[in-house]
Amino acid sequence: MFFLVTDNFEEVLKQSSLHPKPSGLVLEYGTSGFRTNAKHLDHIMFRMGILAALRSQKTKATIGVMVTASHNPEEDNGVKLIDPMGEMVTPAWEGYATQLANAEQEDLLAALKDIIEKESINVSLEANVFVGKDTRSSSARLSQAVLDGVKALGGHSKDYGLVTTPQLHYMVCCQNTQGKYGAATVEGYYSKLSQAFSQLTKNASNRTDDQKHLCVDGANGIGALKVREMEGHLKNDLQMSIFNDGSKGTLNLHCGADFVKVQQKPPTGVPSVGNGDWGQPVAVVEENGLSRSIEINPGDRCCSFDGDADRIVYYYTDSQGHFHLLDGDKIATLICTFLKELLNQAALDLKVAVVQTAYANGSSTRYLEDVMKVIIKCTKTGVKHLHHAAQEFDIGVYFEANGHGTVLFSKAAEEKIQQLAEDGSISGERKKAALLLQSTISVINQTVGDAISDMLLIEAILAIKGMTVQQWDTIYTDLPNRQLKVKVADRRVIDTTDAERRAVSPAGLQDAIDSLVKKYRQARSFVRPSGTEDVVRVYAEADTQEGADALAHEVSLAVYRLAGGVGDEPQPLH
Ligand code: G16
Repeated sequence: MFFLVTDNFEEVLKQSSLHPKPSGLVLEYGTSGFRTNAKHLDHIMFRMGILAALRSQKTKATIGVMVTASHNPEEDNGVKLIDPMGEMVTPAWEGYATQLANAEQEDLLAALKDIIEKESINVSLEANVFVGKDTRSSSARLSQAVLDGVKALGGHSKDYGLVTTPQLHYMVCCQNTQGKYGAATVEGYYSKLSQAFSQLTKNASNRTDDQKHLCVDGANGIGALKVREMEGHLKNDLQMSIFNDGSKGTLNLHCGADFVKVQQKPPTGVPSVGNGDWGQPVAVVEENGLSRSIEINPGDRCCSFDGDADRIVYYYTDSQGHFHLLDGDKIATLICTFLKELLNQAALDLKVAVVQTAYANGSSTRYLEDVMKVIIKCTKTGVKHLHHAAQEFDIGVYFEANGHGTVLFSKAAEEKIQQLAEDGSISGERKKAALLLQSTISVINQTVGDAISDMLLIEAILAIKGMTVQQWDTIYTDLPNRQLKVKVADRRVIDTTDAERRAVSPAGLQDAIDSLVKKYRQARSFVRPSGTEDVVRVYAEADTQEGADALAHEVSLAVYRLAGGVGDEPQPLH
């Protein structure tokens, strides 16, 4: 049974004609929402505004809609839907999103009624939607289309304007927990995280200014604006030099977390030894109208955010000019080590697990299993999958190798830590560990991977442990690896199983991969269709970089030949 409010539907149809769907265009809610060239997205945004309003009526809670294409190039855009606790929308609603997005104008009402009926939605209930956007030039117009969609259904919206994706996730969670998670304002986010950071770094009072310094590559995106806004709250606890702040460069172009991870080299725009700016490790940055010189030395810590600041990777260059990447796997290992040490000191028996994907470096998985003795789970790509898997444990550390991740604490685990931190009968090392765990929970954005929150946690851990980035890097040695993209006519011909580690179609592809892998030592390779770009992704690792490069190339050729490659054949890497 559903309640039809005729006026609203008339309004929906009227407004929808102002956001027409290009006839025949078919898009799918992918790894993280819809994503394609911004010029195809106006109708999608309007319809996602409607869908978010319906989801709000269904859940009787506030829903979030973030307009962003994250790591994709500037000309793309996209939309991510956020559920009440700040998590990704459920698979069933992803299906509705695809259904609604692809309905031709004349079928829109029927598609809406179908969703309302299937979900028994009372459309006379209030609907509340939070909307945010990244810095892309198309984002203002597209977020207006979302707001129009919410309004057409008679819903209320709050436009947060320019925010990072994880900030919007945080706002939605704060709103729906009546402030228990924090205040649903950007200011509230900064003060919660910076206070927790200050509590943590109090335990590392001997830090020098050099140790407090961090170079941040903002990918010329929203993360740069927001981390700069936060700087004041961090006082003297962290000194950041922010590069690629959007004042001149292009979003994600030769910079940002995705570029650094995939290309395995430093971003442009951050002058550092080894990135081609040899002999010029001194950067001049403009801050508040003043020029400041920053010297970047071998061993200095740098990090890169992606375009909507939900991913982070770290790196440094050594005295020989060699680049060293510390990706999501190294981040997960650092956090896991820290948490396990604190749990030991606090004498708390809580189960810690690490959730990874097929992209996790084989060395990281081996280290976590054999040395750290933690439970490892492997899921399909997409933080939505990792997040759900991590919820099964007392403490679930989840990170994709690309730097997308966070830590989840079960309610029971949080309560145990809280009780211990407030227990007047304990003291010394045990008390200190309980307090550190308490502040660790506060500095983490548990709703989704968050570059700013992850950065603060990593900086705090390094400070508390008195660890340099080089020491962190030597926890284990990555197996050389390579990621490539192959263009095919229709990437949906590739189907995978076993958490994307094996291809079940097209016929013969997995056999070809298996025989190629046998030619190399310590080798592994898999292929999967991307859910954010129109490409097939290829991953290979082996005992040498030459081996990983050659294997990735040979597997790319197999994909090209067996899965309908378009354009020129993949060429060997030089
Ligand atoms: C999104 C997802 C990530 C995923 C990435 C790449 O990241 O949130 O979980 O790893 O896409 O996905 P694919 O390989 O399917 O293209 P982001 O930061 O772009 O939103």
